[in-house]
Amino acid sequence: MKKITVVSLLALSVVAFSGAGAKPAAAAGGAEISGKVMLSSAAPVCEKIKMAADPVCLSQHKDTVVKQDVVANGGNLQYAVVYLDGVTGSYPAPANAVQLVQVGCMYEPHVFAAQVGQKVEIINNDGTLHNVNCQAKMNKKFNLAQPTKGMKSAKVFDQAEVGIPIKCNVHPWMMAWGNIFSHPFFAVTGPDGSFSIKGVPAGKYTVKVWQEKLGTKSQEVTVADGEMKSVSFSL
Ligand SMILES: [Cu+2]
Repeated sequence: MKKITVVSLLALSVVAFSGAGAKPAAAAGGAEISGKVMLSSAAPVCEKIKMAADPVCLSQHKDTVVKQDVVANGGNLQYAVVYLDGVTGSYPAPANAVQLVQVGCMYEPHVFAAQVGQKVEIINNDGTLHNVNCQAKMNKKFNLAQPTKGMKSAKVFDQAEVGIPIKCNVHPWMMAWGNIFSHPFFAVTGPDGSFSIKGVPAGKYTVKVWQEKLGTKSQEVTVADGEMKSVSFSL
């Protein structure tokens, strides 16, 4: 069972990030925009989640579980969404599905991103009822009951939309955020705050970052064919 603790995040390894090293072999001619998202203030004390209302949830955690609205590890911000704005062209949805799993009465991952038309599989991995309440604005809202363990439902979002709140009507602490893009040039930061967007066609872009509590920021970036550019944000 995944425990969401600061200690467990600290144990995760740091992934090397852009700037140095060889050019990527991937994506014919594409540029790579990568970097880090940092927390500019001191990391907040995360609010503890009380799961006593549902013994099935409670029994799955030995350690304290905390809210994930600001997950920072040594100033590195996880679960920030970084994406290119103003991309033109048509990009078909990838065949693979993105998964949103309810496990230990938490959503995993807390923040996901997918392309318009890409399948998003919502899975109940718990032996208790979850009710997935998707409060999209551009896309169709839905309210999906998943009463039993192993249930899987596929959803497809047909509009680009950043910051779609997804809650559970049964467990008020459960919270996830969906992010949908019309192109593949997006990433969600890892535990070390890093992101990488590959295969970017040469051009000038606005790189944006979104975080559920800390808001948005943007930077203008120009990349040439095959170029690797480092971009960092502080929120
Ligand atoms: Cu639930």
